[in-house]
Amino acid sequence: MSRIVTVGAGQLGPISHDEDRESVVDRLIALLESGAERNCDLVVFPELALTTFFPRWYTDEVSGHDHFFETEMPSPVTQRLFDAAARLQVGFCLGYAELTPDGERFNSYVLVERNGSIVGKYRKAHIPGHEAHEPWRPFQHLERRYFQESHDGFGVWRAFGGVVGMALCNDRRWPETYRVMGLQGAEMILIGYNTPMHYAPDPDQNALQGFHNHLVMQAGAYQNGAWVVGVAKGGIEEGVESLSQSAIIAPSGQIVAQAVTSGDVLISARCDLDLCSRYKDTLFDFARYRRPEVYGLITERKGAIAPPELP
Ligand code: ING
Repeated sequence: MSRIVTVGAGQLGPISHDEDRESVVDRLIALLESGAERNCDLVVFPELALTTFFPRWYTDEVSGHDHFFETEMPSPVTQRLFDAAARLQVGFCLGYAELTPDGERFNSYVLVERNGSIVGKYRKAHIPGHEAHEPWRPFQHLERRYFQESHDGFGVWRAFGGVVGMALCNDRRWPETYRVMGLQGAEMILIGYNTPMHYAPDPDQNALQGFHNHLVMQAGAYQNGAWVVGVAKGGIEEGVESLSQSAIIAPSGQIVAQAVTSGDVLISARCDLDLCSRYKDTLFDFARYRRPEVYGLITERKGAIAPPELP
């Protein structure tokens, strides 16, 4: 009997600087209800789904954005979302800024089952952007000022009848992200993102944002025989245009559903987890074909070192 997970990508349009969390939670519950109407088992929300993408602004104190962080999950305002999940029997995955009791700040993702219980939590490993204020940029990308790199790496959890992993935004651009989860048997990888169209260090990449977004997730899906669900917070948010194009991708690498608008929208697909073995047991039979003994540099070396220049 095939293991079908009906998954929804709950894409968000912009969240303004002063939009309160109650209003955002209303939007999230509306997407969860759309998911219930489509018999979704799970609705995946974007990265930092409760607030505007605040790392676009510099504050003198790192604590200057603390009002965008959650000190508990669920909190009284997000409890309504957990209650809705249990009422509707639809799980979800929610991105949020986490401020821990001892003052650590993480870009986090929480996976919640259909009964409203927390299955697992992921903290973003690859933190892009810059640490210091760079006034030359039309807007900042100060994730490295406001978030720490997590030390936990990439886990997977048994949920929704399969093996589920999580990643956040920039993580999706690094092949190691998918492979570490693939080596734990991941069958579905959930990824939320906020991706500005303008990449200040190299604006030639602007026109390629949509291509790069799907390229890396399709590759990650195919090379690890896993479903990948990529969910955007997109549109023009506080004057910054960000990529939408949320997508649900099969283990073959094919896109089976894609958002074609930039607002709040649910796309969904019936994902047969047993399709994963079509790739995990053949082309990408890791135990049979991988060669860790020749991959040493991947974990030993951080930056590239080229051979000495020719004389
Ligand atoms: N955002 C971006 C991402 O990796 C970025 C950073 C922006 C990279 C634009 C390239 C171009 O999608 C986050 N939040 O990681």
